[in-house]
Amino acid sequence: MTLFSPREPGVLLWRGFTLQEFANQCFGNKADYGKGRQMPIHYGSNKLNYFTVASTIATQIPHAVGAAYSLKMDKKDACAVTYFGDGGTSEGDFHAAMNFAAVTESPVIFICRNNGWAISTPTSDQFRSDGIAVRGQAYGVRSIRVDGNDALAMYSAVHSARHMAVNEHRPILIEAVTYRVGHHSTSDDSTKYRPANEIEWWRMARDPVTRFRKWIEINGWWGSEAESQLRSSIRSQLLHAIQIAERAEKPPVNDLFTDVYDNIPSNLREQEKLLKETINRHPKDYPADVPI
Ligand SMILES: Cc1ncc(C[n+]2csc(CCOP(=O)(O)OP(=O)(O)O)c2C)c(N)n1
Repeated sequence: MTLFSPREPGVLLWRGFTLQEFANQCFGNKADYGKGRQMPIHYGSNKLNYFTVASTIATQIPHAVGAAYSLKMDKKDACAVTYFGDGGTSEGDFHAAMNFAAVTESPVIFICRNNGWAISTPTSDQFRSDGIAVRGQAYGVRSIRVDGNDALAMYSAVHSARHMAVNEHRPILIEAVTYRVGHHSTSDDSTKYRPANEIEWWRMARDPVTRFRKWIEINGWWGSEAESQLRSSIRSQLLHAIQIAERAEKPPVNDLFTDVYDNIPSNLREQEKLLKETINRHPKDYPADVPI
C-alpha cells in the first residue's frame, strides 16, 4: 500500500500504470478512476495498491500508519510506504503519525524528500532541528539520512528499510536530501526568493539523472543512441495517449454527487437540480458531450 504526494508518478509507472491511465486522469475523462473529480496528477489505483494522491499536505502520513497497522493486524508480509516533503514535516499530521507508528510498531516506511523548500519557505524558516532524520529518532523511529540525488544509495536504503519494516514490524524514516531545481509550480518564479546561481549549481553539478546515466554508460548498459530511441518512442506513445484521452467522453454530471453518501442529502440534491437547470439554460457554456 503506497500513499503519496503528487511528486511520485514514477513509482506508479514502475508498478504498471499505463501512459493511457495517466492521460485519462489528467484529462478527467470517463475512464479516469477518480471519475474526473480530482485535479490533474492526483492519480490512484486500487489494482496497484496506490492510494489516491491528496494535495492537502501531510494528510497521507497518518493514513499510511493506519494502513500499516491494519497490515500488521492481518499478519500480512507487507508494509505501507508514504512520501512527503520537508514542508510536510512542519504539519501536525507528521508528528501524530510518527508517534502512532512508533508506539504501535507498524510496518511503515516514511520517505521524506528534504528539498530545502516548501514553495518559498526555506527549511531554516520551518525548523531548527538538524534536518528530518533526528525528528524520527526523537519519536523512537529508526531513521537514516541519504543523499537523495544518488539513485543507488536510495535503492539500497529503501531495500533495507522494507526488509526491516516487514520482518521486524517497525517503522523506518528515510530522509532523502535533495534540492528542488524547478519552480514549485507554473505560477511560481523561484528566482524571486533564491539566487539563480544556487539553482544552476544543483542543476549542473548534482543532477541525479545525469549521475545515474553516467553510471549506466560507464558500465556499458546505456548510450546516446539507446537514449534517443527511447525518448522518441516514449514521446510518440505519450502523444497518442493524450490524443485518445482528449477525445474520450467526460464522466456524467451525476458522478459529481455520488460515492460519498449512501443516501444523498437534500442539500446536495438541491445543488444537483440547480446545476442541471443552469446547464440547460446555458448549453453553449458547457461541453456538449457531457451526459447530464
Ligand atoms: C494543508 C496545506 N497547507 C498548504 C498547502 C499549500 N501548499 C502546497 S505545496 C506546499 C509546499 C509543500 O512543500 P513540501 O512539503 O516541502 O513539498 P515539495 O513541494 O517541496 O516537494 C504548500 C504549502 C497545502 N496544499 N496543504
